[in-house]
Amino acid sequence: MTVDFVHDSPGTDVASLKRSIANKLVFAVGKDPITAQPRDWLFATMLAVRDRLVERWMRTTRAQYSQESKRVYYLSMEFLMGRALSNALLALGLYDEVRGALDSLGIDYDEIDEMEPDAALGNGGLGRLAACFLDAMATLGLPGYGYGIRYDYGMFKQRVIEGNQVEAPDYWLAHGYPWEFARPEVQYLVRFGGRLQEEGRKVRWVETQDVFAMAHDHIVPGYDTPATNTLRLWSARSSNEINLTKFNQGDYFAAVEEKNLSENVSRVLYPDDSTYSGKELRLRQEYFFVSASLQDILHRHHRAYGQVDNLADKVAIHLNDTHPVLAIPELLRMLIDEYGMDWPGAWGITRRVFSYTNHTLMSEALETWPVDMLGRVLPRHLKLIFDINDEFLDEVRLRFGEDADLIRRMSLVDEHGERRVRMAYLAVVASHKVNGVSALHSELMVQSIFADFAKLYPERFTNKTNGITPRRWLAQANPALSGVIDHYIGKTWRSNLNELAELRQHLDYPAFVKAVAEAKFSNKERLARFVARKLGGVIDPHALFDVQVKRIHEYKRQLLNVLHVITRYNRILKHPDKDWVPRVVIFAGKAASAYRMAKLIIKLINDVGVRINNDPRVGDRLKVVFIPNYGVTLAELIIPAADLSEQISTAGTEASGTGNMKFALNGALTIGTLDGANVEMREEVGEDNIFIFGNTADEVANLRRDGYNPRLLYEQDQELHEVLNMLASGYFSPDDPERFRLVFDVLVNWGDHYQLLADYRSYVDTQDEVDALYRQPEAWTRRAILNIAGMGKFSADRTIREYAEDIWKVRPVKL
Ligand code: B1N
Repeated sequence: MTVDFVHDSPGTDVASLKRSIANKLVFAVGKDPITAQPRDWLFATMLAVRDRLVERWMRTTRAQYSQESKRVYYLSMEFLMGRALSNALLALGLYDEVRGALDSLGIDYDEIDEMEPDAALGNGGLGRLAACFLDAMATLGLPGYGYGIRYDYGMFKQRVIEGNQVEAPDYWLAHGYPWEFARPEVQYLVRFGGRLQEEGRKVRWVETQDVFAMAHDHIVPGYDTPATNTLRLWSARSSNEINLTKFNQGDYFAAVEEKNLSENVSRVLYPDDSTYSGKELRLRQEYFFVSASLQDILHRHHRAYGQVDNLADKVAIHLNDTHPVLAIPELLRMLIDEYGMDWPGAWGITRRVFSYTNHTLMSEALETWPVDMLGRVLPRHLKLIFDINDEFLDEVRLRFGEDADLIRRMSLVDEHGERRVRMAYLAVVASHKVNGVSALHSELMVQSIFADFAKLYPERFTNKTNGITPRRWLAQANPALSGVIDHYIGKTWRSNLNELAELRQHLDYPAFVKAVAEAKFSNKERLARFVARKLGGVIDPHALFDVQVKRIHEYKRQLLNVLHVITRYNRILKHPDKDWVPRVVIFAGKAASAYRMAKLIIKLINDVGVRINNDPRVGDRLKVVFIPNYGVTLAELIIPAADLSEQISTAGTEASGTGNMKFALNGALTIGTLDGANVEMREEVGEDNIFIFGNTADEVANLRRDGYNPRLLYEQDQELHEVLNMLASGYFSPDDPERFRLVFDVLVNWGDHYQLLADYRSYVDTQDEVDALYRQPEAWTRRAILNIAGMGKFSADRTIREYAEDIWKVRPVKL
């Protein structure tokens, strides 16, 4: 059926935009232009721009339906979207027009843009990857839907008070969020608890406590294409809006309290990155969004096809890490209990629908849920997981014979101590493809946590090296450099990043090299202004900007960076007359609120900064800056200003990294270990254009196996000895000399798990090479250009094309 409707297609010239914005201000925001505040103008602008996306959005959705395209659903607990307005303007190509329209209304675009809150519904790399993937799927015209949680409170805001991290809630919805469409008509009941009633072969799940999941849709614009996708986020709504019994008994407060409790499930993002918390509320969050998403998917499919038998031909569901793995038993439950399918049929479909990405090998991040807790919260799902396990272990026996040790190792249920379900194993057993996120990580994955599974299902395991969207991370974040690139090779690199390779042909044009250097300098000035305004510190844009921004974690080794900073400080004091390359060492990043060591590292960075920045003997040869509240928007400011990118994790621990790619794309040189995607970056830019140091993943593993003695290194390396003693003796914490004793102990006495001391000498020597190159500005910039030119591979478009072709089997929709 087609519906004829009449609507005004909104114009995209300055005059139409001006009229729309003014109209939105009055009729949608309800403000008089005379009294309107900047935020009112922002909301009016967002609504006017949103209007320009809606038509494409509907056209895309209609085309997907009429072409009966296979769709991919990307299930993720986290989407770190950042700001939406500037991104939409870039996609639509309306940046200058909207700026002009606002100008003519007497409004400064930059001022209102600054007021948009980040949609910070994620922790770090995993959540930002999901956002970059949405951007790439839309840009490629793939029918891709994101599903996640609309947390009331996103990633906490970080303040730094006397050098300590202090968390504040991020109530990003406080003023409303004009970008989303609330869908009160799209609600699904999600059930928890209760018990099972078995009637013959039928299982009924009864006496549950229920909550509604309500949809909120975000438009995901593709770049330079009408293709436009949807991110659907679920928010909890009480199923007994007012508990009438209690209300009638006069206990109004108890009734409302119950409502609040059930709605807690979408209240707040767990601020844990690469760690696993094991909290029941987290389990409930995972099931909440997975159940709503699967109901929505099956509902849509059934409406379109009148059956679910062909689900796997039309639907791919991707699991972003194990957080959405309950989708597996949930799909089984729906197919069996609600659509009346038998086990072989349901299990067959399930195994064809799902695919799974692993993002970490570190044991502290691998999810395992206590059998007890699962049985209490999701009794039906626990039973289905047991059924899967029985069938799976039969398969193992059939293949490898009766091997009790192997069965124990591969069982979905860990029987050591408290029984627990291993969610990663469940994901592997039920998925047709399992991928790692860099070549190294994917290789280590099949050698370590999934070794037994790789023998059983070798064809299932694959690599998909991460990528980033060049739209946000170069075009939007770095207009200065983008302008230079456009001038030399044209504008189409935005959707074909391999074209950056053409920059190599211009290396011998001094004007080009100079323009790239000037773009970098202007970005450094922009950052220096921000630091002066927000932190009151003066940093000189002529200095080398040495940047490490990412979550604070021991494996990422911010501490190793600090050891180098202190080494440099000591050297400056010893040789004050040497010709030092001035450096500004910049840190930013949040620590999980319960991660004591990470918080201590933040305090150390700040204490070291206080000491060094105020030491008149140092002057501006060395400055240490900690920029609070790192997030997507700050990254867009900091990364384009970096000369040197610190990617210094212990080899074998950082699954991929994506910040590494963003820095190189913006013309920073990398100092890094052979870890994660750094390995492939070296291949792409050439080993002369990247500073690699330290032990390889093999060497790290060998040291760990053969016994590693950090104390020996402490005793033998004079400079290292001095640096560590300064930590232990309170040189940087005169007010509390014991404060950093723990840091000393962890490194020297307690085994130095991440092998900082093993890489220290190599790191410090490599930093000397960095200085030497920076002394030759032209040579430096040429290498920066070779880094930019080598980043084509790391476009999320390439990554998503590989997922679409090798895993999901989805094709672009024709518009
Ligand atoms: O995923 C990123 C990678 O680039 C990073 O190397 C990797 O560390 C990151 C539990 C995680 N792995 N695991 C998580 C996040 C939240 C959580 O609750 C684990 N994040 C990563 C993208 O592939």
